Amino acid sequence: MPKALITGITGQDGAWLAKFLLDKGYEVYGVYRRLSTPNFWRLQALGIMDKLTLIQGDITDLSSMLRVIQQVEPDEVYHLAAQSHVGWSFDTPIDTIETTGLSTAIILEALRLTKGHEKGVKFYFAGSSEMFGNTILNHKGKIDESCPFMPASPYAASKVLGYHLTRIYREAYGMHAVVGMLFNHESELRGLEFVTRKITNAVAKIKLGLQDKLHLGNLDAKRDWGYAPEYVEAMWLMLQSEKPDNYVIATGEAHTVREFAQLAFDEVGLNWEDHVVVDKSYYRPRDVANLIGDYSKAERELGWRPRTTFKELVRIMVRADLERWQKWLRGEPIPFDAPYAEPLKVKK
Ligand code: NAP
Ligand code: F7E
Repeated sequence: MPKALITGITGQDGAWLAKFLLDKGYEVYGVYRRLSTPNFWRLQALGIMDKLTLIQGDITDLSSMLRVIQQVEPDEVYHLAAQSHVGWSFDTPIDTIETTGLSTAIILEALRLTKGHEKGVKFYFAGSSEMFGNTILNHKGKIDESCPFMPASPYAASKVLGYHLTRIYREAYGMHAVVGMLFNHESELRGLEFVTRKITNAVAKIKLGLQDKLHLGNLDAKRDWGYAPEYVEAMWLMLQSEKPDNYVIATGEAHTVREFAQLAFDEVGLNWEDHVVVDKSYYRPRDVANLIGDYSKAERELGWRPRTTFKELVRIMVRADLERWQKWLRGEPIPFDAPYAEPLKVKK
């Protein structure tokens, strides 16, 4: 049985990836940090808590990561843990650089010191479309692996650091290390502080009379939104490839935040304009206007392509949130993320 080690296993992608690898027959180990309130709701929602091994560790502490790697002796390492909120990274740039950038150096170095590169351990780094920022588009008007990085936030800059460190360990030590440059991917397990889930959660509550208004920031931003379970499959495919390389994973289609909101309200027969309020406090000091990816290389070399359409994605998320709140109203137990909390409001 191959062994996979996942950092960020309690996050959206970590949970989906753990399920995907368990279904493939892997032994799955996940690093989690101590929190005053444990955050295992996604692993519980997927029914996989008792199928994996959770190990407490600190991704910004080399000694801690050395201990974890020596204990697990993984065949594949997926480094997903990050402070992943772009807006929040403007308020916590140092923490974001440590958690999202420096941690990558620590894990790569822990792998090198334990001779991971000689043993053929494979390493996946969770890069992001945010690394490209407001970049120069390719001839198709999209972003591919050849477009220059122009990071527009501390988060994006940290991911560029992780990207180059991964490349350097590949070139310098022959490590089988890859970077997935994934565009936005969402699901019913998305955190409430990201715009898609913030919208679908509010739509469900508004439909059920539990909320009236939804405060949003920049409605004009365009994002290329895919379905997360398909994106974790791409991570695995990248590590199965003979030659380690970097890949853009996207749907090739972009929509505005406004379109997402409109479609989500349409799904429950409501008019979005009756409920959405533009709130400047959700604007970022700098935002990326348009992120649309060209996944041709992944399709050609990995055989990967997106399957869920934008409309289907919105429907999956709205229906899941409606079901959760209906259960809650009936007093039934639900594996739920902070059900009573309003989405994070960043005060400037
Ligand atoms: P997520 O839901 O925010 O999960 C982040 C994970 O990182 C959580 O498990 C979290 O643990 C962990 N983490 C955060 N700070 C940590 C710290 N200081 N020490 C240890 N663990 C920490 O993110 P996601 O959507 O699953 O994304 C997974 C990765 O892909 C991230 O690196 C993200 O930046 C990147 N990415 C995501 C997307 C996307 O659209 N989803 C696109 C491109 C790239 P806790 O549960 O303890 O907070
Ligand atoms: O914002 C706008 C906001 O926070 C999307 C992360 O997974 O994908 C994600 O980053 C857009 C932005 O995701 C609100 O200004 C409007 O233009 O959902 P988001 P993101 O910043 O694209 C990338 C690829 C990652 O790598 C990240 O880890 O929506 N927006 N109103 C809002 N955004 C939020 N969060 N909340 C609002 O109220």
